[in-house]
Amino acid sequence: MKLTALAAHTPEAVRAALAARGWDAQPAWFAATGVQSLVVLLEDITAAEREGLVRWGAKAGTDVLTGEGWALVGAAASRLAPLARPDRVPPGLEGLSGELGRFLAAYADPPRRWEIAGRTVALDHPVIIGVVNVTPDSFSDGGRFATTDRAIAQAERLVADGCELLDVGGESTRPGAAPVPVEEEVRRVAPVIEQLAHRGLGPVSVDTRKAAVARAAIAAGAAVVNDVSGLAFDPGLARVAAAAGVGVIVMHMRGSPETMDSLAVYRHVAAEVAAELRAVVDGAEACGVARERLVVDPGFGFAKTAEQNFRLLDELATVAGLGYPVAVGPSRKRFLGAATGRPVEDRDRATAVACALAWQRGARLFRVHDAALAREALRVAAATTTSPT
Ligand code: PMM
Repeated sequence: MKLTALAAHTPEAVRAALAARGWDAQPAWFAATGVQSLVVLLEDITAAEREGLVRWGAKAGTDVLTGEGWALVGAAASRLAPLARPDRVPPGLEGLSGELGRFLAAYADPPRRWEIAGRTVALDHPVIIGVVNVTPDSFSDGGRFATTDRAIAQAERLVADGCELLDVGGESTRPGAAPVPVEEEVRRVAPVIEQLAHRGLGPVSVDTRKAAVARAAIAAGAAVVNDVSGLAFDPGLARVAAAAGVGVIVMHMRGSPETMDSLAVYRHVAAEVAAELRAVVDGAEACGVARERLVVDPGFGFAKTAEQNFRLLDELATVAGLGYPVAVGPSRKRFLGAATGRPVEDRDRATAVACALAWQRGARLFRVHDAALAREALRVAAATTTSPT
């Protein structure tokens, strides 16, 4: 007898083993994703559902760990599938089917496209978002691109280095940063966005928390709104984005840049960030933003300690499990300095590594200041990933 322990973190290992034994590509891929082991945390369940799950687990030979109001179910995807089917679910567990079904559908077929104004962004490869900060006080490149000409030159460099989206921001969101009045923010971003659109550089995203700034930016040619407040700062932003049909990146944070550091308290950071992002996308869809226009971002560095940022990076698949494309913005942030001891101007290598790790855990969009290094790291990471047939 010969035993080989296959790599359990990817269905690719089982697919390859089956393909090597003559299976066709498609059935091999379906079988591989079916035997892939998943763990789901079910919360707000009734005592009867909890007992039903324990009984089902014993019969199905799966692991169920429970406490009051919750259950952790660890099972192969194919074993979980009957729970998500109204015609197969055991009596008493019908209430779990909808959510499980949505999760399993997204797991089997993750989003491959992102719809933004006027075009579709393919997510079968790493999509790099280049940062064009037009702020005098951004923590990493503050003031350097504070004029339109400089911003355009930086944008040209970013596009040459492989960026597919340019994120123009006029308000610094570093911890403790002072708010910028609407008129001033518009004055900073609108001319840059207009110029970028005029020169065919882009598509362009506007990094703002404010509906009025988003409206002006969209009028100037922005195809995406990137809101670090997760639509919490300005209740009008979601409707502006919905009416314009732009793409929307919703980032997780708590509080505001002034208060966020004191709100970095989590019992399980990845699960809580995912749950809070779920509430944000539900709210966005209720305001009319189409699901296929939404991207979620865990918000590295926003209301998180260094340790929490690293836990979140490692458990990023939990955020990807929401079923929306995932963007990340670890670029030059403090937690990377905490691990490397490098100052902010020397964190692009660490950023590139963080991006590669994030790709492996399901992120597809990467917001960076230096695209050349990130692109190289992401090319290596992406070369290890096969897309499902
Ligand atoms: N980080 C910053 C600003 N905007 N947007 C998204 N979606 N994700 C981020 O992580 C993010 C962001 C802060 O960094 P900067 O001051 O260098 O722009």
